[in-house]
Amino acid sequence: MPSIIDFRSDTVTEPTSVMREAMRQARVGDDGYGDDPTLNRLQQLAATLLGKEDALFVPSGTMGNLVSIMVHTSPGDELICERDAHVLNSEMGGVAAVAGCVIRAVAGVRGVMDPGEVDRLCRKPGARPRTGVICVENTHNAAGGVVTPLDNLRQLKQIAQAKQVAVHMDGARIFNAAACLGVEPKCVAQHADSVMFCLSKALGAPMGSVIVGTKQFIHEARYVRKMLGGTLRQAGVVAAAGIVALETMVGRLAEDHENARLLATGLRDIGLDVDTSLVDTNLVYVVPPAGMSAEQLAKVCVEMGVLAKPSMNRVRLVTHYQVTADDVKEALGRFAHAVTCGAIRLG
Ligand code: TLP
Repeated sequence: MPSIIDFRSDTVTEPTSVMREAMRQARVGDDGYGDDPTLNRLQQLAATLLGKEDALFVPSGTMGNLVSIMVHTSPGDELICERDAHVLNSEMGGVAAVAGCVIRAVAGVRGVMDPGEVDRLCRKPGARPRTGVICVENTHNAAGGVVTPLDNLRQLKQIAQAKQVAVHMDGARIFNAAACLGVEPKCVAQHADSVMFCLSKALGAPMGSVIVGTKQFIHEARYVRKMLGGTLRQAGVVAAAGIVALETMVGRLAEDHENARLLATGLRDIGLDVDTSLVDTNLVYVVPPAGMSAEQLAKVCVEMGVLAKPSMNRVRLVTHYQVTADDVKEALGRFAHAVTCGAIRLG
């Protein structure tokens, strides 16, 4: 059996040895009392990097989005987001059952919402029902890891300000967006009132996400996190890995993007249906050939030692720090072989 190359997600990575050592040595305290020095340092670092007043560690991206949404809204409010947003497709249970929000979805182009359409849906100040928050996903997962142009973010923020509505950014992969644009993460974050980003995705940390915003926002978020059972105690053990992630893993993301482009163009050249124009960052989506489902294509991949994730009639491959350019070339060789031997039949 050939070695397995795991492209299912950038969440599958293991902590680096530097992270493990930092975790071992972490100074800790009870975060319920705000006493964990390592967690406090991570939160300060996150706030500084994203140009916000304060930050709060949360166990997952889903909880980070939910806490943020709950701070910005009241039950019965509307939330505006793109049609294929993660907050809608994967997190709507919490948004509906816990935050009590109704989602109004905008069909985007490349996952990017048209500001005019958002303006049309966004209710006027004082209106009931009320628009509570506009959520922007950057990079946009289901669209293909696409980066929202800064100008679009600026326009959305202007609309939101005029309507007195908050903008929350699901920035699970905001550092990939910044790396692609060649700007500081705070340039991307500046057009949102709050941002959630994940330490456990492209940055290799074992767990955790961070939300950032004003001091008042974080003050309220701390209570909501507690209500949801998200207050951890000696969280410095994992925060230590998060600090290493922010200090050592952000600068290498361009490598993942290059590998994703290599993978996407290689798959296209083999004859598979890949829209390479969507590959801004580290995600690659393959549309299965006619007569084959995404699950069937993913199964063929498993049989050749390539792990990929079937998702909404497509198969997703994600590059990350544990996949090298040589691994990508090896995977392409296996795909080419699968086509030659008929395991993948092109149309
Ligand atoms: N994304 C995961 C899961 O969908 C499996 C992945 O592998 O891509 N926002 C965005 C844009 C996300 O992609 C994800 C997770 C989340 C939020 C939620 O983060 P977690 O999994 O930490 O709750």
